[in-house]
Amino acid sequence: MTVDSKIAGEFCGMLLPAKKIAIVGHHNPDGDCIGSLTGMKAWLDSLFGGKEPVKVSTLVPNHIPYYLMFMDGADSVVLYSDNPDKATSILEEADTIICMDLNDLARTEEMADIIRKSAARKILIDHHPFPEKFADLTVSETEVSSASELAWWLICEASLKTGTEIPVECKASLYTGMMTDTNNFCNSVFPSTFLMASQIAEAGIDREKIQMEIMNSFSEERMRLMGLMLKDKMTVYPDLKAAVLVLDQETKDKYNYRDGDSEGFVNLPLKIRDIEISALFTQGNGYIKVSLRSKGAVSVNRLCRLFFNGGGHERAAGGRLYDKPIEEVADYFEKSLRLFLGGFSA
Ligand SMILES: [Mn+2]
Repeated sequence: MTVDSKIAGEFCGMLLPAKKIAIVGHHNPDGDCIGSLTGMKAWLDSLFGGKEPVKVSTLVPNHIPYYLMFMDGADSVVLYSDNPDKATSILEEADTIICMDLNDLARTEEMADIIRKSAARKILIDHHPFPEKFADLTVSETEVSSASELAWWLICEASLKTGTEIPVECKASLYTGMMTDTNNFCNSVFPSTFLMASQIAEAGIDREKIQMEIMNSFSEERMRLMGLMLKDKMTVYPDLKAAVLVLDQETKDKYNYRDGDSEGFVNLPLKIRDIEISALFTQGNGYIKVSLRSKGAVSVNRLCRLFFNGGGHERAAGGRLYDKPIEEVADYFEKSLRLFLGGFSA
């Protein structure tokens, strides 16, 4: 994939008059979110370097998982949950707002209203289907691995136009974002993804370090929790080709759960030969978090929209349940999936 030169031109045109830029990511930020935010900031700092100072801020609604904090710029991302006043004033003062890795402004939680009301120029860079139309410029592409990869192709084109050098911090961040969103080159990988990886590898980033930080940095408790989930907390429905993992609060407490500890767990049941749909239900914060994955033809995006108050990609989606006790979610999943596979549609 490539980003159209005209779109890159529009992107540059919107940035050039900017004095205060806010880059915003989604609730429960993942590697792609933090990678695309910090990568874009590093590039913008290079774009504006040496000229009149342009303030570039990065914001997300809530906590960043500890294993992403190694990324350059991750520690200066403003968390709305910890600093609502600061986040609000950054957004209100911004003349340009760039949203990344989200197709629905609601995914910025409390920041959505502020962004909606703002008179700032708005840009959306995203790879989910059906992007909400709120931005002046929408760079949206679904045939791409990640927001980070899309940002890479946009930044390459924009760098040519503006004569900007792409800093190594930008490359490392975007590489990390792409790597995490593809589950280390397993899902949603396109030919362009390898091209990006190759171009960035040539730039001399420390791939081994990134690999180590992302793939091999489990805490002992997280590793043991993963074992327990597979042994005691997984239900398999062979006739539905589905499996469910349920992570309740009691288990979280027992294993000293930290945000992000269950990252990737939802992919584990898909390692079973005939399992094509996998679900992870996580209790906490007044609702049950739903993660769905598919390795076959079933659209978990539609399944999620219909039964789990959410959506996402065809093979990876998320939602929330507000009124179900944790003990009942596996049954609810089974019933919903039966209806769905039977042709139910709302
Ligand atoms: Mn993403």
